[in-house]
Amino acid sequence: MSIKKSELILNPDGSVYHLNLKPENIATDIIFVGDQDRVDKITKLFESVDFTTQKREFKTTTGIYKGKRISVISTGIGPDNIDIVLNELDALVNINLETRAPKTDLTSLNIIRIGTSGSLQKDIPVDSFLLSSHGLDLNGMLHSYQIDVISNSEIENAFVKHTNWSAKKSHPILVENSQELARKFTSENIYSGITATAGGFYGPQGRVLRLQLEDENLNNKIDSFQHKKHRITNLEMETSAIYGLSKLLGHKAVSLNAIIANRANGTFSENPKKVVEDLIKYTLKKLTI
Ligand code: R1P
Repeated sequence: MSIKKSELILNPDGSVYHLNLKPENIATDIIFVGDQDRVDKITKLFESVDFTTQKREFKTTTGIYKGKRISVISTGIGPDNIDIVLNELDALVNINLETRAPKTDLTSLNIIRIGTSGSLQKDIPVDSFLLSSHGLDLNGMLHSYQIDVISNSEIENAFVKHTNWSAKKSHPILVENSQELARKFTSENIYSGITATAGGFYGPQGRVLRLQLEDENLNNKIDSFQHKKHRITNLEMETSAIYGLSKLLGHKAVSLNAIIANRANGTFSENPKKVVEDLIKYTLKKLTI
């Protein structure tokens, strides 16, 4: 089967449409960041760089750190961008771009997100690190795919009941991380919990400037949700999309969060740059052990 030109769009040089990448430009270990300026903050620590490109918010640099080839890609903000990044990365390794035919011998990528996030729990302070055990998809992007195999309906239904989730909004989906990859990044210094992934920064995360919210108590209900040993620890805009599409496409993913705000007590980090830099160093160390 050959995928049509309108479905798998390639640039004149053969690179994938948005990311501007060819298969040889990426490593199998890939770090995702949101902010394109954060790419250089990571790759300046590399011994060497063999490739860099940027189109729109998608900046990619590939190089060597402690003998390991690693790519760093900025995804920009939000789950809609993750749909582009994950599908185009998967095409680079799992579709023959010349024949446009899906390969039978599939490659699994290791994807590690280094993001910033707001804690929802008083006991998870600003300037701490958090590894997302799951992504709770509140934005609906994953509903475009066949997700039954990756969703956890017991806990999703408990969440819907606890929050009295509006039937007009997309049904929340809970997706687990890659436990194999997560083991590499766990330590006693890092918190763990469910990361809720919203489809926007203001209303979808309960922030009020001038617009009334559909449910002004939603954040409190998210904070107080408890199911067996699970609770929701933080809120951001990419993790569930990364976990969901990675699982569906056969890649391993883990999301690491620098906690720069605490929504429960209204505090914000005095030095957010430092906690991000510390998380970058932590991630590179764990990735190369
Ligand atoms: C919002 O300011 C952005 O910051 C967080 C959110 O998920 C959203 O993308 O992540 P990044 O620091 O990775 O961009």
